[in-house]
Amino acid sequence: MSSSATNDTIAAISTPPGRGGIGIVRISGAEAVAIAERLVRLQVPLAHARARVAKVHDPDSPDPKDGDEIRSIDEAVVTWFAGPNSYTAEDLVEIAAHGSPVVLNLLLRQALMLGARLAEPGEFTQRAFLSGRIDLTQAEAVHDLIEAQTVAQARLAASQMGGALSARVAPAKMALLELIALMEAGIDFAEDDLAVAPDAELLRRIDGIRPSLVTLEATFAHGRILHDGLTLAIVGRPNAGKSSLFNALLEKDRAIVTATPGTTRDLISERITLGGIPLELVDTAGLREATDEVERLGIVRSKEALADAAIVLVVIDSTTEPGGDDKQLIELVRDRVVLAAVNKSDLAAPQLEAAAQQSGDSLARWFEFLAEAGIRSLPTSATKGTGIAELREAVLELATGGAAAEPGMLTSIRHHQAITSALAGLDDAAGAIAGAIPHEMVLLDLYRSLWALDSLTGQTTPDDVLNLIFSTFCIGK
Ligand SMILES: Nc1nc2c(ncn2[C@@H]2O[C@H](COP(=O)(O)OP(=O)(O)OP(=O)(O)O)[C@@H](O)[C@H]2O)c(=O)[nH]1
Ligand SMILES: [Mg+2]
Repeated sequence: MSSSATNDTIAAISTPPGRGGIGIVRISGAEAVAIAERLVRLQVPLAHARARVAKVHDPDSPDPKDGDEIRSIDEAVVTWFAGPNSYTAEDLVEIAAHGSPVVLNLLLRQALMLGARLAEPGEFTQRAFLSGRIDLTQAEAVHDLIEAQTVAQARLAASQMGGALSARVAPAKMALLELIALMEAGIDFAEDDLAVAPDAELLRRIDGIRPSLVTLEATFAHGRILHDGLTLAIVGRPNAGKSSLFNALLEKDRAIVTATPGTTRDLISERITLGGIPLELVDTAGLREATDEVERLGIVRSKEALADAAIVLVVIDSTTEPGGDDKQLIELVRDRVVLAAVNKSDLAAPQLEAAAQQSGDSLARWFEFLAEAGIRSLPTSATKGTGIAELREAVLELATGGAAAEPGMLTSIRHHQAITSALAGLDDAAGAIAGAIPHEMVLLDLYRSLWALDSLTGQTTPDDVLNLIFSTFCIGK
C-alpha cells in the first residue's frame, strides 16, 4: 500500500480475475461520480446507496447524435455511496457489469483516461483506515476475512473487523492515558501546587491496567492456531496403522494401506478442519532400519515431518509388545506436543478380556509404557473406526489448550507483539516507580506502552493527553 495523496480518485476491478456472472469496477474519490457518469448512460440520476440500472458506453463507437441510440457494450447496476458514508469514507461508485474481463477492462481503462488512477492493492481499505473510519486491526481483518479457510476463521475475522480487538484494548488504553495525564500534570504544573499522586497510587493504577492485557496476551496461543492452522505428523513403526488412521481422520481412502510393513514411502499430506482449525495431516513412512534406498529416503522425510509438526501423533501397534525400538521412538518425540494412538485395539480387546484377571495384556502394557513416558494415549481401531472421535477431540484439545474461540482474540504476531511490549512498558514503569526514578523517566516507559497500544487502535496525539489533563484537572481556568 502506498502513502500517496488521498485526494486523487482511484479505480480498480474489485472482483477476482476471470469470467463470472458479475464483475465490479470500483471508483473512489472526489471525481468518482463525474467519471462514472461518463462511463455509463444512467436513466435515473445517482442517489446515495441506490442501485441504478445503466448502459455501459462502448467508447469506440462514435458519440451519439441527438436522438440516436448510444452504442452500449453491456448493462450494469451502478451504486453511488456518498462520502463519508461509504467503504472508503469518500465518494464511492460501484459499477457491477457482467463478469466479462473484456468489458471490465474497458470500463477500467476508460476510468483511467477520465482521470482516475489505478488503485494499488488494498488501497480502498487503506483509505477507509486513513479517513479514520476503521483502525488498523479492522483493516487487517478485511484481509483475514477474505483469506479465511474455515467458518471459524471467518467469524474471528468478522469480529475483529467489527472492532472487537480494539474494543478489548480500549479500556486499558484509556486507563493508561489517564495515568499519563495524571503524571504529566504533576510534572507540568508542580509549581501550581497541584498534588502529585503518591507512588502507591501510581502503582495501583498500573496494576489495574495489566490484567486485561495479560488476559488478551494469553489468547494468542489459541488465536494464532485458529488463524494459521497447524500440522499434525503421524509417525510410528511400520505397519502400526498410520495410513489407516490418516484415512480415518480424513474420512477418505487417500493413502495406500497394505499388510506389508514399509508400504508408505513418501510423505502424504491433506488438510482437514478440526473445530474450525485448519489442520494439515501428514502421513509418513514407518520408522525402522531401511531395507532399501527409497525407504531410507522416506524415513529421512518422516523425521523432517516429525520435526516440523506442531503436534505429533504416534501410532502404536497394540498387538506387539513394547520394546527397545519403541523406547527410541518415544525418545524422538517426548519433548514434543505428542499424543499416542494405541491402534488395532479391536485385535487387542479379546486378549484384554481373556487376560483381564492376569497381570495385563499388550494393550495394557502399552498404556503403562506410554504413561511412564508421560505421553497421553488412547485406544483406536482405524479399521473399525472406534476411538477416532476421541482422537479428534484429543488433538483439538492439544491444539487449543481446551479454550473456546472468543471475539477479539489475538491472531497475528504483530498484535501479540504490541500487547507484549505494552505490558513490558508497564512493568518497566512499575519498576521505575518502585526504584524512585523521576517521573519524567517513568513517563517514557508509559508512553512506550501507549504507543504499542496505539499501533492497534490508532494514534494518540499530544492533544489527547492535554485534553485529558485539562478536562480531568480543571487547570488553566
Ligand atoms: N485389525 C486392525 N488392523 C489394522 C488397524 N489399523 C491398520 N490395520 C491393518 O494393519 C496393516 C497396516 O496398516 P497401514 O495403515 O498400512 O499401516 P502403516 O503404519 O501405514 O504402515 P507403513 O506405511 O508400512 O509404515 C493393514 O493391513 C491394515 O489393514 C486396526 O485398527 N485394526
Ligand atoms: Mg503407511
